[in-house]
Amino acid sequence: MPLDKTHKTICRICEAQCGLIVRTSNNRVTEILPNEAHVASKGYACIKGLRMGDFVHSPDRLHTPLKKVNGEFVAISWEQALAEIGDKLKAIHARHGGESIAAYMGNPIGFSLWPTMAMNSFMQAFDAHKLFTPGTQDCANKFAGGERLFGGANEQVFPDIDHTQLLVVIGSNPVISKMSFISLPHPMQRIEAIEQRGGKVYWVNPRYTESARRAGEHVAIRPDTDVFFLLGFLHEVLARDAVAHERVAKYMNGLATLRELALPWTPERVAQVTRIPAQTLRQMVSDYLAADGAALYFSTGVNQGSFGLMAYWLQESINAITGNLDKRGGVLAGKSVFPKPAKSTRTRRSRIGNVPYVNETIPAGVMADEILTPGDGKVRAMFNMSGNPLLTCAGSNRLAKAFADLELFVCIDIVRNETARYAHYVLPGLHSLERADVPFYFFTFMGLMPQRSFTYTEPVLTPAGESRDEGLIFRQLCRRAGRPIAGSRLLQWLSNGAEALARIPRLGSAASVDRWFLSLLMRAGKLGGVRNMRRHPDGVLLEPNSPGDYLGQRVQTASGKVELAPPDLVERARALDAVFQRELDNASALKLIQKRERFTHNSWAHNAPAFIKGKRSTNYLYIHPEDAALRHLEEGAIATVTVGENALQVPVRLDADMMPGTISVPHGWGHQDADALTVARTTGGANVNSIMPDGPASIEPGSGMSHMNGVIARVS
Ligand SMILES: Nc1nc2c(c(=O)[nH]1)N[C@H]1C(S)=C(S)[C@@H](COP(=O)(O)OP(=O)(O)OC[C@H]3O[C@@H](n4cnc5c(=O)[nH]c(N)nc54)[C@H](O)[C@@H]3O)O[C@H]1N2
Ligand SMILES: Nc1nc2c(c(=O)[nH]1)N[C@H]1C(S)=C(S)[C@@H](COP(=O)(O)OP(=O)(O)OC[C@H]3O[C@@H](n4cnc5c(=O)[nH]c(N)nc54)[C@H](O)[C@@H]3O)O[C@H]1N2
Ligand code: SF4
Ligand SMILES: [Mo]
Repeated sequence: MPLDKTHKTICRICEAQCGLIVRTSNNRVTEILPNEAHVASKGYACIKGLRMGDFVHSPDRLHTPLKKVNGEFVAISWEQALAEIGDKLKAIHARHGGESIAAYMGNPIGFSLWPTMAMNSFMQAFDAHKLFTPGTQDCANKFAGGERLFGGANEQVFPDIDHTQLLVVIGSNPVISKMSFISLPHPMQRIEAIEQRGGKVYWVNPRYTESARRAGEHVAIRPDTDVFFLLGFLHEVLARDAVAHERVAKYMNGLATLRELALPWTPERVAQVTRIPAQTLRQMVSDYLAADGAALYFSTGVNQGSFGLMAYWLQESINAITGNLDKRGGVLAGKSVFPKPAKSTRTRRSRIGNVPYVNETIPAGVMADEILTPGDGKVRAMFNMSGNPLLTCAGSNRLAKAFADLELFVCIDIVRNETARYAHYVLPGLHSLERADVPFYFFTFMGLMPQRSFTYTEPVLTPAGESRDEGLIFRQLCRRAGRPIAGSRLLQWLSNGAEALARIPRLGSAASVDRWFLSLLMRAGKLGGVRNMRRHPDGVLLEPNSPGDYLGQRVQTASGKVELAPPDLVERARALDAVFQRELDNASALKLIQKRERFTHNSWAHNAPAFIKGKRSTNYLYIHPEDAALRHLEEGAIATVTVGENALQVPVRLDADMMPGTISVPHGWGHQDADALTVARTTGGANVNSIMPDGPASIEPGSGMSHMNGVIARVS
């Protein structure tokens, strides 16, 4: 008799966290539907959430631990894997200390609270601090900016999208990506609603996007010049003295410095590099100032440029001084379940390049150097959890060399991906549908939800084969290596006890320890324990994030005021003349930007047939027909794209939606050598990160962001 069941859960693929209904039969997904009753997503979900079954049941799923023996991966027992890894770790730690141990925590698992906490505790156990994440490929400039302006990396603001009368979206394409640093399902519907209620939307983007087609007005910008666009915007706001003076005097520091810095950047001057006509910029400013509630918002299109932190500072300064911060329809600083920690996270600097850590992580742009450079603190052991840095971090060729140089490289994932080719051990972790979970925004990102909601989910499936919860893996590794978890004997003792209890039939199960832990946390957050939350499979609505309680009350800076003139950024702003000149000099160069696609998700969604059908089976070089003609390139021709010394080859797609002078090659491709990804390895295309620059000189000072957008490239 097949065992048919219906479960309610949430998707943990992107920040939208849509409610899903999952039907299973004999522990296999048979159908996934959007959950109409979910309090936040109300029946919205996208293809990736609805086709999750393709990944959880992939024929390539790992079922046992693997060990590389004479270049081949062979199955071994958990007992052997933990014993051997534990011993090696112990030896490396004894000889070289915590600085020789590093980790990379990938994006997919970042949406689950428990494994991320477990990995952090594991690092603490070894007094190890080199935690790499996709943050510096994604959003670390916002963390760095939050710390400077508002007093904490997790102090973040988001547009009050359901009330705003004017939204300027810079470098984001919600139809495809569903946005970031504003966590809400179906963002495009809410953006269309702005127009429907008489408001206005602008898209500042070098590409005429799927989103711009649906609503609003497109303003084309030359890639990586947003900092000048924002300076011009600020100049114009100040020239009109459109400042909420009373508010600024009471709640902000540094307006005079901003005024001085913005003075030279007239709309006419910045237009020379942004290519946004001065009158267009002036019109945008007029619309912004006329609206009762307006917001400037940007995302990865700007984050991944070379001035993401500067741009964040300018953007949020404009939102703040015009009175739109903490205002209905402007930008809001929301609340999490727990108050956000205010402590500075800029306490460490990297061994190589002396770059600061951001939000307690070390920039991925120095990962290869940290591994390859000899000396005290050379990274010798690395743990990669649910990440594919070889394809997703800049400088793939150097990273491949670095990974091959490690004494111990352990990958924990649901499949053996490209990065794992260099691993000594590969351990099977859980798919999100296999874990009890609360969303990652529990601590911080709930502050980025227009409508705060909370959903706890039970596991939908029992784990494939011998797959094991990452929290358990890290606790067991600590035990084998003789280091108490999080450096605390009490915690280790409690965790041993909980594990012993969980083994008692009827009392516990494999997932009990994390469930107990989540229950405690939810109780501390006044949400009630697991038993209570099980009664709300459609989620619960919490008090919405509203304006009026931030300025003068929750700003975490030492002064309690918003700091509009952070010294390091002011200094960089004074040096922008040289950057401006460089932009003029490079006016005819091609600039390479990134592009997300509906059917791919970073590097992992290429391993299911439905996602890579027909023309979708490769990435392309997207290029404007005029730029292509100049280089005698036709549709379908194979182009060579070169950045610095590195080159790749991809087929050409003529695309009049690209701004002339701009080209794009989507990331996450280049799976040909992935011997354990049976579908992805049949795809074509190339890994764009093999031509992206890495090393200390290529990352943004202060934010550690890798430069992936607006990189100067050649095409032949
Ligand atoms: N050039 C360029 N590079 C980029 C970007 C870009 O725009 N351009 N974008 C950057 C961004 S924003 C990000 S976030 C990073 C992402 O970079 P990464 O996090 O390094 O890579 P992903 O491709 O997201 O996935 C990593 C692994 O997660 C595993 N995984 C998927 N689902 C699950 C699950 O349910 N459980 C477990 N345990 N593992 C799972 C997959 O099998 C895959 O091997 O890429 C960055 N890289
Ligand atoms: N289908 C799909 N959805 C995803 C992902 C995916 O890989 N696939 N990834 C998820 C992840 S990890 C993240 S972080 C989010 C990211 O979500 P978003 O940050 O919204 O990312 P994109 O939709 O790629 O939008 C970036 C836009 O920036 C534009 N752009 C490029 N360079 C510049 C520039 O110099 N200036 C300006 N103004 N614009 C520029 C690009 O043309 C593009 O339209 O998406 C998430 N959702
Ligand atoms: S929008 Fe994001 S959270 Fe919603 S179903 Fe798609 S991938 Fe999942
Ligand atoms: Mo991301």
